[in-house]
Amino acid sequence: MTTYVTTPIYYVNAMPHLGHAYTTIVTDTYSRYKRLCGDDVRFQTGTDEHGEKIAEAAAKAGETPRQYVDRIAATFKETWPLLTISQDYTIRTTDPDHVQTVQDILQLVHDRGDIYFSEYSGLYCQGCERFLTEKELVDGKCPDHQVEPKAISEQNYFFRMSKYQDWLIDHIKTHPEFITPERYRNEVLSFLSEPLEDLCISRPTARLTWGIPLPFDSNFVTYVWFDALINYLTGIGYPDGADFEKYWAAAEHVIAKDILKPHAIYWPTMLQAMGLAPYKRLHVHGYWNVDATKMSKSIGNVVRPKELVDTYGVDTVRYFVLREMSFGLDSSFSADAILTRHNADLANDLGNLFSRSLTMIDKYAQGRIPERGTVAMFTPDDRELISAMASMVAQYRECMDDFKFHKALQAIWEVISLLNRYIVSNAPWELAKDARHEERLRMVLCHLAEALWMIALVLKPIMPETAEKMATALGMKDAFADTGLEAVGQWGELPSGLGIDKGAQLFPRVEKRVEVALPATGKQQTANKSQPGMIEDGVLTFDQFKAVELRVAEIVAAEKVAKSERLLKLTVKAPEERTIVAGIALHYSPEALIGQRVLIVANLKPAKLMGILSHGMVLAAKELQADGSEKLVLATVAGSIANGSRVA
Ligand code: ME8
Repeated sequence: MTTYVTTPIYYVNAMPHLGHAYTTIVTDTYSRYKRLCGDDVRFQTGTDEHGEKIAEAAAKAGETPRQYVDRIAATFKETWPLLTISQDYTIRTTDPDHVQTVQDILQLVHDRGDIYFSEYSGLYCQGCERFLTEKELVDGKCPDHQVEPKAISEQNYFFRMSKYQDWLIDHIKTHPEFITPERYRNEVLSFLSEPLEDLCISRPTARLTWGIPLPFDSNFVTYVWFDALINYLTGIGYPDGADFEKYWAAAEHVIAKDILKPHAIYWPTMLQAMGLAPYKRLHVHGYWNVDATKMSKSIGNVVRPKELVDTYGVDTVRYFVLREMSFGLDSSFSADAILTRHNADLANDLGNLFSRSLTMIDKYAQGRIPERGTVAMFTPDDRELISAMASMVAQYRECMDDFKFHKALQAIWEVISLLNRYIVSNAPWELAKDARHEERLRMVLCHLAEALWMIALVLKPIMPETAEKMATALGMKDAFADTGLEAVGQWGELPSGLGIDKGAQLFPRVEKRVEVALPATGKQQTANKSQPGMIEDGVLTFDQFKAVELRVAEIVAAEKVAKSERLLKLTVKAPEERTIVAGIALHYSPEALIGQRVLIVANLKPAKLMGILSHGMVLAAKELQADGSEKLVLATVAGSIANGSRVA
């Protein structure tokens, strides 16, 4: 199978921000996933360097357009390695071969009779670099750029786009996967239910010189979209390169909804006019917002990817954007959300599981992956783990193919939780105490190592550096590059005897959240503002601390929660009676708790655990032991004091 996947080519009127990083990370993840599936993949990104707004930005910077585009295009190119982007080709619309291809195509479509000269008046948005219809305006302004479009009337060349309207409607209707998610397909079909106008494709050189001259009239340059969209063909050697032959039929474009119309309407009709098949799929995502406004270089409310990478490391940034945004919907950037994802999902769930497992292999198996036992020795726990891994990889494939990255990650994190439970219920530190359990201990450790190896493989497209670190620590560095997805779910493939590196640490905790860069003259943005209730840099104000209601409570009843190994249902007096569900069953028997006076958080929002509404939380201290187990001790009060007394 072949895959050809592209990002938009970004305008070089300002530096890259998180929005550009997101599209590029998504496209990179998809390319790496397809490579992991064994596909022959071509991945292209690039920069869009002609047009009015670029010429204006250059003038503002006191540079010639050529100097300016060279400088900004370089900042885009330099950003991609920071995000471990693995593009095969980076195109620039000022590349001579692109200029030639655009001119050849213009000539071809002109010769075929689909380009004509006429007069046009309309409302032009420079931010979008296209004419907008009255219907698209909100309060007379472009909703994306918050500016009133300019009324322009001039003679220009036009592409006979209307001619292809019926064909396009039919193509979209007969190819449900052509535009996804479905909401964007519906949006395009609804737009196409009205008559389509022809597309203005030129600008007089009297008004704009920074563009590609029309081959049939040197008084005009091409309109920006006719130039930009063709990059997807130039990059693979259209019309007769071997790559064009190989990849065009497999083309998939990734964009945000701001450029849906050019990609879903202009581009397929242009391709049709050239006599080419349309691309295979268009994947459309929503906006990263700050304070409910689209993050945008023209507004200036941007988050720079480099600042996030410097604080959290590249894989946290990749994980965060893929996990936090449901592909297709908008998402709000929050400095707290990335800090929490880093510490909770990565440092805690995955990082601790990994270091805990390596510590135990080091201690109980002399630092080598142990010999496995036979299938006959499998317990229900083992079978649950094996079947969970198989359903995870099936779900992962489906979600990755459909650009549902957040769901693919959810599926992986469910297996991570299961593995944490597998450790607790098999308690290797207990097995190690009795020589009769030696075989079982080896099997448990071996299953942990195998499961982590499989997790490294599924994480490879998403967090390439972390995945490699995991494989290396498991002694599988050499096999890592060549092992594909088929290995996930194949138990018994991890060779025994490999030396592990117990010191590998995946995600050091981060205590300080990153500040969001502000526009030079703009107002303070919410994500950077200290909001009531928001904890900054891990430091509580006195008022924030006072808001937590800690009280002394006496446990008067305790029982196990059905179908849960970890939970106990407690009845406490503080001084009124309340139910609290606590995850302490592996550490305390219900009987041992009666009469104990503990500390609780009394004003926590009630939450349901295994169907039981819990009104608060019991405080306990947790300590990770050298043998990989966890020790948990309840916080109790020693002196005599009334139930319900406030702790401060
Ligand atoms: O439109 N949230 O370039 P551009 C999510 N040159 N994604 C965002 C975003 C945000 N807040 N802001 C930008 C152009 N993007 C044309 C494209 S293609 C033939 C020509 C991402 O620099 C997203 O991918 O304005 C969006 O579609 C693209 O950057 C627009 O980049």
